[in-house]
Amino acid sequence: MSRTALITGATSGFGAAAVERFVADGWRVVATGRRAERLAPLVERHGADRVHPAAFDIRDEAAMHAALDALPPAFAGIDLLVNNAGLALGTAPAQKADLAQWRTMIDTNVSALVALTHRLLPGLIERRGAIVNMSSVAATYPYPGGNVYGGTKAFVQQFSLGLRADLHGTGVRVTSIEPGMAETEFTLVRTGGDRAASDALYRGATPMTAEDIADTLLWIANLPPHLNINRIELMPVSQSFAGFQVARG
Ligand code: NDP
Ligand code: 8X3
Repeated sequence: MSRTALITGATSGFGAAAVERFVADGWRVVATGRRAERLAPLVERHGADRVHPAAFDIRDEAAMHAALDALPPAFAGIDLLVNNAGLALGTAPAQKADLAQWRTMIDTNVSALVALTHRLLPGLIERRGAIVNMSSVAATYPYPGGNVYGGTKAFVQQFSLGLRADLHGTGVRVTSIEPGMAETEFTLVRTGGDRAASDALYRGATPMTAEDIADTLLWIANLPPHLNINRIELMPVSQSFAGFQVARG
């Protein structure tokens, strides 16, 4: 029987690639994001019986509930929640950062993610489903300018592990996926639309692709029900670790 995945942030990057992979694998997909014009072609391409578009701002809790209340019966039983929607804004050090940008990251990456998870948990327990939360290497490895973004992703990582503990015995699986550098619209968003800066970051680096992450998501989703990946960290071969910084007086 075909399973249903709800994938947030399906208008771009990891989420958009995941829709393609999951539909090709026989899943039904509820695809969310603000840009309705990017969701409509998914339905045209795959059919209304495979993809249901739900355009809303994930920070708007009422809109989230309304979209879920309006799911057609075939899409209403969510087996897999992919909490992928999220963003980084800015790279300024904390002392120069914009508080509004910090709030947007917390509202999107943390508050919206927990509200959606809270809403879907009863059904996921009923269906012995799964949750995959999009964290980041920024959860574990701090870097200058990562401040609140890294903090939100550390929350996602730890929230995932906490969910595992609470869902003990329910059969619900929970995974925190923690990618490093992948070329999507992520840097375009982070820099406020600076295409040159985004291109410069990825140029010559052979970053991961959205499809790499989508393949990983599908692999996690299709593992046998007795197996849980708690955390998975991925990087391109071109990315690794550097040392601590030392300020000298
Ligand atoms: P993209 O910018 O390409 O995609 C981000 C997605 O999130 C879009 O579909 C966007 O949809 C959605 N989104 C953002 N804000 C909102 C909102 N308020 N309401 C609804 N949807 C929203 O970036 P990625 O695909 O790279 O990012 C996906 C996730 O992966 C993020 O959580 C990011 O932090 C994480 N990540 C990215 C890495 C990378 O290097 N690219 C590495 C590690 C983690 P729309 O704008 O249409 O609303
Ligand atoms: C995105 C990866 O290294 O830009 O989460 O923070 S990084």
